[in-house]
Amino acid sequence: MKLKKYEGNPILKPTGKGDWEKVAVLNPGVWRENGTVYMLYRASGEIEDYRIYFGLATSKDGYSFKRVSDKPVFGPTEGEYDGGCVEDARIVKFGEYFYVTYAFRFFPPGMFWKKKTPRPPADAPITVRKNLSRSGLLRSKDLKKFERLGPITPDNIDDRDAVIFPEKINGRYIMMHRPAEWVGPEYGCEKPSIWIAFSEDMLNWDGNSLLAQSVFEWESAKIGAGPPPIKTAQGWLVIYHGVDNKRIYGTGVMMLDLNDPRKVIARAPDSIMLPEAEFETTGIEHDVVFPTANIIIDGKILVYYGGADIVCCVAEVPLKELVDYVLSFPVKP
Ligand code: M1P
Repeated sequence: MKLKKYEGNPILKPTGKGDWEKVAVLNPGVWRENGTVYMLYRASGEIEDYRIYFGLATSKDGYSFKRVSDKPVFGPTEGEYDGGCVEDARIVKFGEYFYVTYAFRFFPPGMFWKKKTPRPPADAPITVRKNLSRSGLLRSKDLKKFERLGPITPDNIDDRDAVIFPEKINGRYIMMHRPAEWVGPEYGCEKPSIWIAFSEDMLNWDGNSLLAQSVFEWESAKIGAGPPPIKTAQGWLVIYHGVDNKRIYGTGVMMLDLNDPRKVIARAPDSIMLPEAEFETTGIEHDVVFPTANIIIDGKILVYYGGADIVCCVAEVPLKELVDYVLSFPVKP
């Protein structure tokens, strides 16, 4: 089973002008409410320094998007923990607030790697010294103005693809994330994997356990969570990305137990989407489809993804078809 890619892809392209979204718009967080679809997309104006921002676009049908502003709605806060770049928003909503998880780095990645930034002192955290990714949390009422609530992963590991479940379970918030260094016999996995953690306040996370690791050939190098899970009668539907040993990014699907999401109850062995079109195979990074959001419209799940780190795209399938498909691959307890 494969997701059906929208024939009008890409649905958002870089502007080719200006200073913050000239060269890339990708990996969007998406939310649908009161007939409007909001897309918070990652954007960059150049790849020399590679500062990365968020822009906002809206749509009525989920396919045709218009930019809300010619300015970013959020960007790096210089000198702060997220001073270099902000990447890959995932959106959930509790009460009147949107909560956005995102990856960040202390320095703009291009500048750091080209040694254009001051070298951090030897006693700085390793995430600063090596400019590794961490994950942070934002809060917003309108996806136009944001409050930075703080980092949600520690300062001694590379940890991104942080995705919060859209509901509390047994009174606690739940998050998937991808701590890249938690690999080896003591962690029970050989490649960077998806972990699950719990929280009372969305800022302090504990109770970490390994949720899923690379199993199949198409995801043999690493895996990471994609969009926020979708609650179905049969379980939490989780779409994720996997990378193979040739660095080709594919999309996978699994189902988690409704009441205990630490348990994977089904997982499809094959990818449900791979890079094919030129805007997926050729870009800032090659051979990338990177899912970061999903919404349901008229019984269909629309999966939003970045193509080759340069454009935003969408693919879809009837939700029931995807649920039946993944449930046909039960995982033994
Ligand atoms: O270049 C493809 C993707 O690579 C990274 O993803 P991950 O570490 O999860 O494999 C991220 O930089 C992501 O933003 C990017 O799209």
